[in-house]
Amino acid sequence: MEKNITIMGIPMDLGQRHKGVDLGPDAIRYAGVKERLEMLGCKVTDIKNIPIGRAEQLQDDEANLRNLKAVAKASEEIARQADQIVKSRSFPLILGGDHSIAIGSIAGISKHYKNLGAIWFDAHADMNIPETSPSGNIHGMPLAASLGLGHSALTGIYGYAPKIKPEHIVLIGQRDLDEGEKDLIRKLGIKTYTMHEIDRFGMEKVMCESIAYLKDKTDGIHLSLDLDALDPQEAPGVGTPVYGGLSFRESRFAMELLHEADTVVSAEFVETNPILDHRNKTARKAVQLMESLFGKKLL
Ligand code: EXY
Ligand code: MN
Ligand code: MN
Ligand code: MN
Repeated sequence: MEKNITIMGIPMDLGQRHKGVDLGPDAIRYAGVKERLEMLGCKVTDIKNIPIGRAEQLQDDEANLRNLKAVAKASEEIARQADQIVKSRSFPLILGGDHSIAIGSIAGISKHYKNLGAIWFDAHADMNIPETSPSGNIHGMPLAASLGLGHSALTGIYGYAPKIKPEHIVLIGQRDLDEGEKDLIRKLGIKTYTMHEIDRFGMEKVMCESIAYLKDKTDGIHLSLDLDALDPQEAPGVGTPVYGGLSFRESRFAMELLHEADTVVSAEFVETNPILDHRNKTARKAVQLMESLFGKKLL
């Protein structure tokens, strides 16, 4: 079945402090994302980059929420664009930019589903609220905001909340969780496969369990893939690297299994920072993960 994909770039760097992550979408384009997905038989439209306001124009910081107004404003636009892509019956393939873009992407996509699920590949959980965040960086908060937790300027994006339920989320690859996030994960009972479980059970069991866990209770899965889920030796071009991550092969295998399951309805690949990278290696691996997600076979 030919997949109809719409690429949207979000040059967002306001959710964290490193320079360069706003260049992520173009780094992934330079790695040939459109051409390589077209070689798989996909019909690919690239609507280019959504303009993102700059913090200095908005003078906004609130208690432990860096660039709050600028991120909230961008999130509304991201939601509008993602909504349009789903309405056009195309698969939203969203390129970050830091992970705060998920606040808008999930808001724009989730309204089209009764029960959107999410698989969150990440070294982190991105489930902080201002009271628990060690940094005030909003890229550490998007999953909490999508659950309706945190500052109302983020939980209320696109006029509704929550966007997603705890029982429709699976976390995969976590190895750097803050205490507040651990409490919240336990309190909400969110299905989590940290690197410990992945080492213990192997990626096949983790993915088969995750897919089975979500299959009957959701009517579509949003894949939120943070390149820092991979080991920093595999993907050095990220702003918050954490040792002991996924191998490239484990990650690619996970994408191959998601393709087989055929339940992923939207995807974002975030945190690629070419300034911190080596010869665009992280963007090139991101593209290969996308190829596996959309059906590239090794034989
Ligand atoms: N948990 C830390 C914080 O909230 O500041 C680090 C978050 C990193 C977030 C990156 C996107 O995954
Ligand atoms: Mn993240
Ligand atoms: Mn439905
Ligand atoms: Mn992360």
